[in-house]
Amino acid sequence: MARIRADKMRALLKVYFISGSTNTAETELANVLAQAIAGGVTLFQFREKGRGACSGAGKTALGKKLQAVCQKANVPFIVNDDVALALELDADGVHIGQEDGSAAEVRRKIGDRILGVSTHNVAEAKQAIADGADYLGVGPVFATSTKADTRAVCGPEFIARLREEGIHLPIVAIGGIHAKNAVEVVAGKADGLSVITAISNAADPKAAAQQLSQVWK
Ligand code: 3NM
Repeated sequence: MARIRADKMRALLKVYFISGSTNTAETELANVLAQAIAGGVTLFQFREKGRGACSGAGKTALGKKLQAVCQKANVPFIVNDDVALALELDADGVHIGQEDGSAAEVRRKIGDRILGVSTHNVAEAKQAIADGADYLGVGPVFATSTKADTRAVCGPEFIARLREEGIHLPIVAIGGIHAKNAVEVVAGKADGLSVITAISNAADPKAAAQQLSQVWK
């Protein structure tokens, strides 16, 4: 296996759904994911975080269930933060934040699997690239109440600024994105839209994913 090419990575980032049992009821999550994929989700991240999140065998079982939904539809399955679980499940990749340890160390552990790193400024972006990231997560581009400890809102134009500073790795924007403001993110030079609640809280997850993928057309 070789590292993913940038053009393939950019295509996968277009509509990137992130979720766990604290965003959608655990019993509903596989169903929501299947609907979201039917609506055009290109990549999925299992992010089991926050109060009441599953751990241990329960987390592994939920991860396996969601991975099976992804595999059926040929959508890559990324695990947030938990390298051991990603290796146990033979996931397609890992996403880490700045507080989740060294990206270089994660790269060594996961081989050629996809590595995403959340970054918030040029220095973090350059370090993530040097450490072997395949894509950068940048946010919050808009206000969000889904994650408590986010940095200040950077706005979608911040991604264009990173480009001007010579950061050419694929970038996915995150934070408060929904169908109505997604067009601003696309105009701001992001390669992809990553969302939690725009899909996990939608009355119709398939339609929500369709609306987000429509923004690229
Ligand atoms: N990371 P929603 S914002 C998981 O800024 C996450 O790095 C962020 O959820 C960052 O789409 C965020 O519901 C939450 O706003 C995104």
